Amino acid sequence: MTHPIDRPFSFGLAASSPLLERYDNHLTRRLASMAGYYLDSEAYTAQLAQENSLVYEVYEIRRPEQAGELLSGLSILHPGKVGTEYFMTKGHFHAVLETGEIYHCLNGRGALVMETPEGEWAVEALHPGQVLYVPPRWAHRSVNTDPTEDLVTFFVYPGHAGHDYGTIEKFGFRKLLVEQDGQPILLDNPRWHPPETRR
Ligand code: S6P
Ligand code: ZN
Repeated sequence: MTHPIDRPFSFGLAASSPLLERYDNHLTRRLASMAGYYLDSEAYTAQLAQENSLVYEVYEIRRPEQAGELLSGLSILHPGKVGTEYFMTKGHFHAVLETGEIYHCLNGRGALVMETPEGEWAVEALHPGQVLYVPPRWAHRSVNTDPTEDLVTFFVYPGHAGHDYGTIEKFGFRKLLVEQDGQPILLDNPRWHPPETRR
């Protein structure tokens, strides 16, 4: 007999609540889980002492993590900053590097910061209705540049992709998004080193 999970299914998607009609897992990332990610470590420590803010949430539709499957869900990145650096996701390479991802922005304003293992970089704007294709091999991080709105994106990626956080956790992305005179600008990340000089 066919298991119900192997039957086609559909679900509603909306930028406002209820965001996903159905989901299997709700993941939350608070400031405390992001030690070392923001450039201004003093601002990070001071802000964390005030409040362990909710930075982002992910609602996942679970499927077997294997080739042929597609994993999808909703990412909600709240507005905020640490120092002048906008709230962002940790960011990752896929463990199986040759796997891409699609992001569809439903609400808010921001960007996806991306880079390859060789150090090539790209920053693409996210706004409602925008679909962004992340090719295989490109690490990706969402950044919310709106002062008040959640950045809401629906994502889809291959079931066997997996996640590799280590490189980004250690060196960050090549480019940072910070606020200057009320506007987002790109900065070179001083913690970043060319891959060939890393150890
Ligand atoms: C997974 C996909 C998203 C992120 C989510 C949180 O491949 O890219 O579901 O997991 O946006 O970001 P991060 O970097 O903490 O996994
Ligand atoms: Zn991903």
